[in-house]
Amino acid sequence: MKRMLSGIKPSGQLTLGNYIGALREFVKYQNDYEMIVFIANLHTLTVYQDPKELSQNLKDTIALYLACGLDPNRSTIFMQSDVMEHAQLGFILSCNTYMGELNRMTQYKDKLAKGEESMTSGFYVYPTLMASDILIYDPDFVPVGEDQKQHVELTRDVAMRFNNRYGETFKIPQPLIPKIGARIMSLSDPTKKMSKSDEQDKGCIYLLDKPEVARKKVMSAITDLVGKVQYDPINQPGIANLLVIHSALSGRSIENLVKEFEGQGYGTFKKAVADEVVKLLIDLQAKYNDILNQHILDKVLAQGAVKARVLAHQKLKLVETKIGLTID
Ligand code: AQP
Repeated sequence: MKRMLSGIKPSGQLTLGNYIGALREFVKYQNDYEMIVFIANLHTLTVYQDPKELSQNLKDTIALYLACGLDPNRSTIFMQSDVMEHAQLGFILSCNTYMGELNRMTQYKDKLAKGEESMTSGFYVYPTLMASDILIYDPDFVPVGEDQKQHVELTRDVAMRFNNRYGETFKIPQPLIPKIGARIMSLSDPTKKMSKSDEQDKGCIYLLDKPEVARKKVMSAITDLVGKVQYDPINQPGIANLLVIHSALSGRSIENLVKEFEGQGYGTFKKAVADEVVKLLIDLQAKYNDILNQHILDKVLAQGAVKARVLAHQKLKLVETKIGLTID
């Protein structure tokens, strides 16, 4: 069975973008792949996190993983910081990555362009920790949203460089981008990705939003003056985004939806999108509450960490031997 690995950074409440672009795909992949899914808690630290909020976000994230259908008996589910080998390999890989490569990373360039002064050194090097998160498990595939493709490309480059220098050590992973929903956009600015740490709360649907709050957000989503429901991401990015959301949640094709809403106003269309979103949230939140009541989170994480540590430890030892960190 091929192996697949992915993680989500719990830097805030998980969003509909995380669900469509990542979580629901992970759940489907469990049928065909050996899945390794972690909570990337170390990555949240690249910007300041309130400790209490972070801890709550970690708890919500693991509960939502399970509520979405990730199964700890079929997949390895764990907290990144519970497997210390990630950080150790991360440092070794940062010594095999050039600053020029990190300077080209989009997130870094964006912050630099905005003149952000409080950028941490952790933020600068996090792509090498991400490379470690991946390479330490030798996955065949890494499912990611459109925006994360660059990280997997860097990971591949670093792995190839390492293999060339020290001999075959890492498997070269392939990024896997979902066909629909790879980039869900903000409802208040459909030219920007829906992000959990977005300050414009109205543009983002959180998986733990009250269903009626989420409905209001969809109903007030920014659209356009064209007045026609059609898929035109350049000229009608708001409507295109809502079509993608509806299609991802209902399983219906965009073509089919365009036909159904032809000649109807945006209000009717938005209501249909909101119905799909609300249906999802009600179902997910019921499962989330049920999982919290079972008090199983610690056990699930402990079980996942034990499985992950075996693989991570083996790979780290191999790397240390290859680079001469050990004595014969
Ligand atoms: N809007 C999105 N559309 C589709 N996929 C998305 N993902 C995130 N947002 C969207 C996918 O979810 C996985 C986990 O991503 P992440 O949360 O670890 O990192 P991120 O992409 O940086 O998410 P945010 O919400 O934008 O975080 P902040 O605001 O902290 O920077 C990935 O596969 C990602 O593509």
